[in-house]
Amino acid sequence: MAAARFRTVFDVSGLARPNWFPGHMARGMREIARNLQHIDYVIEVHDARVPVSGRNPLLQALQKPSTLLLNKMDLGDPAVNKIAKARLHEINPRHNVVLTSATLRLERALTLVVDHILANVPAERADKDGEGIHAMIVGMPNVGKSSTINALRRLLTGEGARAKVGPIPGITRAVMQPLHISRDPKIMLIDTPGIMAPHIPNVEVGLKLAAVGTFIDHQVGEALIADYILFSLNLRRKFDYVKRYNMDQPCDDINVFLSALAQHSGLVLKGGLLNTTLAAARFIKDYREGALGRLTLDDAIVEGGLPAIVAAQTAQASSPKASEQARLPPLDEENWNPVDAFDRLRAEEKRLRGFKRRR
Ligand SMILES: Nc1nc2c(ncn2[C@@H]2O[C@H](COP(=O)(O)OP(=O)(O)O)[C@@H](O)[C@H]2O)c(=O)[nH]1
Ligand SMILES: [Mg+2]
Repeated sequence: MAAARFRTVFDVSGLARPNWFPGHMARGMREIARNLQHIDYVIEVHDARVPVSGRNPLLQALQKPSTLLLNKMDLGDPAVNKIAKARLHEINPRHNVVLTSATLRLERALTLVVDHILANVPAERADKDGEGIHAMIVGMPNVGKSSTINALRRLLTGEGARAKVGPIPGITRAVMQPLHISRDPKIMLIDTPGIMAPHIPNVEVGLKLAAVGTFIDHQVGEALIADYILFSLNLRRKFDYVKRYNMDQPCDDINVFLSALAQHSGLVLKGGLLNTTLAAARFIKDYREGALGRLTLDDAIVEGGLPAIVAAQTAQASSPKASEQARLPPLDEENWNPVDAFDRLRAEEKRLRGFKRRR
């Protein structure tokens, strides 16, 4: 009976896919590509609440030894976290997948990341210039790349935070100078700006990414993001919000919900109008901070939906040109095409390898 009160699908009719690929991302991607030849190891960070949605095929195609961190595991559903990790590893056994929380600084997980780096970088690379191993951290905006660097550095060197961190996407805007995260053995880690996939496959993936804070909220719309979070909580019967906001019962109508929340929080404009935009912002913040319970948005993986999604993503990653080119949205003001840049980079690397062999 109660089930009938909740939506089972989110109505996306009339909504456009969010698209955010500003100049600093295009430049960041180009700098990542340029730095790659000096890099021994790549750490890809992704948000554990969307273990598959939104992973950037361009970053997956970097073709360096790598570890995938599902960060913010403290915010993801614990059961789904475990399944997601196991399934991602099952689908690509060469992929090291580690669940982490940069804010909780989980020592075992962070140590595992370092073990993966040490085990996968050949000794002659590690010693090549006396500067140790060069690793690079990549991923979408706001997934915790800079926080992970700080957590690793604190754990391995005891030194304080150096990478700039913050709750809105786009704080790290350029490829940064390498930071020592370990002195013996020497490991340097380079922070990079968050890079969105240039193509978001559909509106719902866009909304999931918006919910976890990948986009600038007002570009997507606070009320819409709040509605998607409300829908997702209700769909999974996670009703912590009812008690938190002192409501009588769960609610699945975003307008009614935001009005009730604005009233509860005293968010009233001059003249008595309720400030539902601020109410939406508060609700979004509470979700992102875990105050409404731990909720993974990609939990279709539990029902076995993951292999298809990952297979599609892997196909894109192995052939970014063929699958992405036709659908690339307009890029930044410089009209730079990251896919082309990668193809050029690969061709250049191949040429250099051939050159070395011939000598
Ligand atoms: N709950 C939680 N928050 C995190 C975690 N890692 C990062 N954050 C928060 O997420 C936001 C973005 O972190 P930041 O390191 O700047 O992400 P970046 O854009 O990928 O470099 C900040 O508000 C961090 O405090 C985590 O593991 N758990
Ligand atoms: Mg950052």
